[in-house]
This record gives sequence, C-alpha cells and structure tokens, in this order.
Amino acid sequence: MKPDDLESRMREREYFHRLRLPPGSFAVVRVDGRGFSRLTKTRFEKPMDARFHELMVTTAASLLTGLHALYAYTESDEISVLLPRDWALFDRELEKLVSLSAANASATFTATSGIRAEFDSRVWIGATEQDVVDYFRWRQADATRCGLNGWCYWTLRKAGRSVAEATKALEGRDVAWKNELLFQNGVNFNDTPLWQRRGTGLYVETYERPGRDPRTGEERTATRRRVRVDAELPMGDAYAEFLRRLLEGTG
Ligand SMILES: Nc1nc2c(ncn2[C@@H]2O[C@H](COP(=O)(O)OP(=O)(O)OP(=O)(O)O)[C@@H](O)[C@H]2O)c(=O)[nH]1
Ligand SMILES: [Mg+2]
Repeated sequence: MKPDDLESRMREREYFHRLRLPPGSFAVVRVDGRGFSRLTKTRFEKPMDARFHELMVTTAASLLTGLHALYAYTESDEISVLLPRDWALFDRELEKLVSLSAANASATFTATSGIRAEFDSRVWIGATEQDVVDYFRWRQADATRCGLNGWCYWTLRKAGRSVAEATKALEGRDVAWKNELLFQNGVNFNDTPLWQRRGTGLYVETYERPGRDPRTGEERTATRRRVRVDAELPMGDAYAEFLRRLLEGTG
C-alpha cells in the first residue's frame, strides 16, 4: 500500500470533519456545566449564589471574546453565545466550534474558581433575526421558571421538607401558587435581584478614551472596546427590542 493511500483512507474516517455551519445562518453555541447539581451542592448558596453567577459571567466573557461573538447570555449553569451570520472563525467547522467552546468554558471556570469543572456544548441554528429573538426569549423564560422553582424548592427544603416532599408539593402548581408560597415564607420573588429571574447578558461595546500620542505628545481620543455586563436585562417585548438593536450593531 502506498503511504498516500493510508493518509487519505484515515482522513476519510474523520467522518464529521466536513460539517460546517450553514452559510449565512446565525448560530448559537450553548455550553452547560456537567453535573453542576453536585458541584454546587456544598460550595454555593441555594437556590442562587452571586459568587457562582459571577464565575459564570467571567466564563461567558471569555467565550464572547474568544469566539468573536455578538452576544452571550448566562443563567443557571449554562451560557448561550450568539455568532453573527458572517462568522468566519475555524472556517465554520462544527467540531472546532463545539470542542473549543467547551474547552474555553471548562478552562476558564476551572482556572477562575479553582474547582475542576467540565462543560458540554451544542449548536443551534437560526435563519432569521426573529429566530434569534425567539431563542433568547426561550432561555430567559427558562431562567424565570427555574428561578421561581428553585426558590420554592429550597424554601421548602430549608423548612425541613425532604427531597420527595418538596418535589411533590410543587408538582403541577402554577406561577401564582408558587409566588404565594414564597410570600407566605417572607420572600417576594419580584424583589429578588434581576439576574436571578432574567439571567445576565454580555456584549462588546466601544467607548472613547482620552489619551496622548506617544510620539508627538498630542492629546487624542482613542476608540476602545470592552465587555459590557448587563445584569438588569429587560424582558418580553423590551428584551426583543434590545436584541434587535444588538443585531443591527447599534446596541
Ligand atoms: N447552589 C446553587 N446551584 C446552582 C446555581 N445555579 C445553578 N445551580 C445548579 O446547577 C444545576 C443545573 O441544572 P442541570 O444542568 O440540569 O443539572 P446538572 O447536574 O448540571 O446535570 P447535566 O447538565 O445534565 O450534567 C441546578 O440543578 C442547580 O443545582 C446557584 O446559583 N446555586
Ligand atoms: Mg448542567
């Protein structure tokens, strides 16, 4: 057998290597902490821990800049990262995107927290701006639902109920009932920090910074870029509007 045959035969078996993001489509890559129920169990406040959320925000910032993304959104143990239609990194190879996003998140979270952590990763494809708006409203609705549920569950657990009892007590209950349960226990869900109900968004913004030309000493303003962390996201139609502005590049 000629050595070239072996090379091409083996390359052919890199079966998924040819998969690429469809041209001209939006993509969202979503990473999710592996086994974070256990990882958070003894280390972080329940149901919500500001320090844990801060670690997720730091990880989201690394993904936003590392993947040249438009927007990153984090809630619970997940991060969604929006890539523009003309995204060109890694030649749009799916395997690269999925593996390196998981690697970036795992490395950043681990190095920042000192806790060994792994993230999985998956890709969502959107054809239109409306798809993208729907995607992020979907994740935000998940944040609100899980936030309310988490508060109820841990309120019951802290009041002495077992896992089974707390789970059963919440089964089939609607939003009004859950809010009332919290209210009876001295918690007004609507007074909890916004990030706990809506998640946190990140994007790159430009700003002007006064400076001096190092050669001439002349005063000159420079345009710089920085990551903006928005822990007070709007919701509903206002969130849709916020996302549309971001997509137009005027956010
Ligand atoms: N204590 C605490 N736990 C949190 C917080 N945010 C997220 N979590 C935990 O993260 C889990 C995320 O849910 P999942 O991703 O479905 O559970 P998982 O254990 O990570 O399972 P896999 O993702 O399937 O590996 C929740 O069940 C919570 O236990 C927080 O602020 N504080
Ligand atoms: Mg998880």
